Amino acid sequence: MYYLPNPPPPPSPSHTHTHTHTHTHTAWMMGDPHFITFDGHPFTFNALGEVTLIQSSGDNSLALQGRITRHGISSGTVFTALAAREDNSDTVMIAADVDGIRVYVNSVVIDLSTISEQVFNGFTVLDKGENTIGIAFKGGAYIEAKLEETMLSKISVTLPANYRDTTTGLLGVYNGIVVDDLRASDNNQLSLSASSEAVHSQFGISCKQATSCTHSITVDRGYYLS
Ligand SMILES: [Ca+2]
Repeated sequence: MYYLPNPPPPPSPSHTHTHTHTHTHTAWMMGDPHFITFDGHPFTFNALGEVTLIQSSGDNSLALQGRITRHGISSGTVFTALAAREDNSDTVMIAADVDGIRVYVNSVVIDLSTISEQVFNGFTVLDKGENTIGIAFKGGAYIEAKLEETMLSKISVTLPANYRDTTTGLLGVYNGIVVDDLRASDNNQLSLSASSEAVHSQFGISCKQATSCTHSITVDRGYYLS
């Protein structure tokens, strides 16, 4: 099993320049994988397959999905890909390939070797160095992922206030109220004190693709939202 020994650092302020810190919330995914929702609830969810991390239904219809795979020969599971799209933007995917972190836009890998900031339809891709990629969406959402070994070991998602009351998915219902964060896709509300088994079977599994979620990322290397 893979654990990060320390709590995550605060989000980088460099990409929240249009919103003050007090008006943004950050969710985290780390290690095998541990989650912290936008409103601050920590939980662990181990599963294999593709999951809905955010489905936002507001003015900015952000969709963020993740792929969880087994890590080596251990029983732990880790994130190896993320895919996101907002409104009618291009689709971006960050993937942990065998030879490093890769970014695909509309299923085509982009060259990060010479330009550290590249603008696409609806977002900017930022090569932050040290195997870390940032995606800054027009609507104000910011996603950052760091590659360690062959996994996306540390992922953060920062949303400004205009996403409040619009999100569901594994990263919770972002509204400043922690108690409603474990809301399954069938609207069943799980208690924050629920057992890890209940979190898995009644909340986490409901966010797996191909069961109850409307989008999926499924095409070989060129995953996309459809
Ligand atoms: Ca909440």
